[in-house]
Amino acid sequence: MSKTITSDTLSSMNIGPNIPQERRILTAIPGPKSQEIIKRRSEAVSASLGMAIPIVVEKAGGGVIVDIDGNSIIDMGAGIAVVNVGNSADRVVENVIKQVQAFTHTCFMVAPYLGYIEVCEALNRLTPGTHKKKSVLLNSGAEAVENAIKIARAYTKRPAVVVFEHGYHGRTNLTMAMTAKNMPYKEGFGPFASEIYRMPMAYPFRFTGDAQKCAVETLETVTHKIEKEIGARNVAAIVIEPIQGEGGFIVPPKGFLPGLAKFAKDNGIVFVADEVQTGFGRTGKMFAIEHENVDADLITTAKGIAGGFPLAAVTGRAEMLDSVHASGLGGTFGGNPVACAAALGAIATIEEEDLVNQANVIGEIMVTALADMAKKYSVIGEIRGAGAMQAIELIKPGTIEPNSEAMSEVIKYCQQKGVLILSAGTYSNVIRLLPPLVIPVHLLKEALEIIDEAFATL
Ligand code: PLZ
Repeated sequence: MSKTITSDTLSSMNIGPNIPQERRILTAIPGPKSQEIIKRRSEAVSASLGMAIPIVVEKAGGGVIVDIDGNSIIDMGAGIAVVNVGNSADRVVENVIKQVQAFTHTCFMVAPYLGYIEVCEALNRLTPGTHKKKSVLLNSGAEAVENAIKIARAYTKRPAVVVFEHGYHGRTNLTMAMTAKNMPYKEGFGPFASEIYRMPMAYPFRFTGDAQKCAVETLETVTHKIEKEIGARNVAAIVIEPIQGEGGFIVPPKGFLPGLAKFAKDNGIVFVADEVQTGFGRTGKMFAIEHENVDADLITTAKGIAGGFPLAAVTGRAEMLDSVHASGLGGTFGGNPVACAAALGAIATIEEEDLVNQANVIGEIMVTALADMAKKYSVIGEIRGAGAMQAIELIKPGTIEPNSEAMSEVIKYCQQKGVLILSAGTYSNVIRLLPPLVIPVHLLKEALEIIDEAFATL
């Protein structure tokens, strides 16, 4: 049974630091203190880094981020789908403190420790599929994807990797090659890794015809291209995000993912689900491939795994994980003991507080409000997503032409009113909503009202 999180239940759930769960705007955004520090940022930090909201954080928890000017901002981004359990969640903090006092690093490849093994056990248990699974821990989503490719190539002894339009897999050299969007991720950073082949994505909103036709025809095109242009027997892995994140929360129509997985299986190709953004309850299932009962051979995870600590993993078929030669995988920090302690706290929070169900509660509230907005505002082309991962694609009214100006205006309006929302999309025209799964319902509703107001003032 799901327990809806209100401001009262939030405190009784022992989740997060005791911060008033309210939206409070005391200054312009950014306020004077934040402005001072942001000046220092410009002097000290590479100008190449983005900044979604120009504030300086003092504390965060539940559904809010509090800045050094005292503004309390509703967090509809969760640090890009990372703090699913909220900031400084109690179990995460307790575990981390204990671990930090015991030891901070030995390197798992030098002298192993229990936390790493327990995180792997949890991942092997929580990921879908009854087959025997094993895991390896890394530091970031990109590193997890890189390792999934290493495993798939070692296992199949094949070179080619299939990825998709609008896909995002990271910023390292191999994952840049796998990522679709040039600006800002790839521009000027080549040459890129070879043997990466990009296929059309089933993107119903930008397909002429219904969703089923989109699934069937796109699948046909993809399998035809793989057979004719690469040769299925040369393909080590097909890598796909079950719902594309950075690409604009593109939900493939029913049948597309199972069809791809079947094609992979029939051709001895490793099917990799990149669940870095969709994992750990975000979409209303522990992992997004569960929506269509797809068994992935390998699953990459990061972001939501450890309540904000840098940790990532590849989990999958034991025979694949074990096909790599001894010492073939690893890294100095991968599966750091503090990050593992945090992960065990985050996973316990998700399970014990039933946050997977809460993602559905959040999703229903968002979809109801967003559907209402879609009726009122002609710049809204589509509302889509799953669970607590919902997006609004903005268009020029009467067309499907992307409207990135409207997106920027809505985001800016919300910021000034104390609501943090994030952008996405190949065409930079998608607003994505990814609140912490512990956001109190009254704050969620308030954020949606502000978003509605933002559209009204366009
Ligand atoms: N795979 C599906 O969403 C990270 C990127 C933010 P890292 N997405 C947020 C930015 O602009 O850098 C992501 C993802 C999927 C892989 C990654 C990469 O994860 O932990 O950022 O390396």
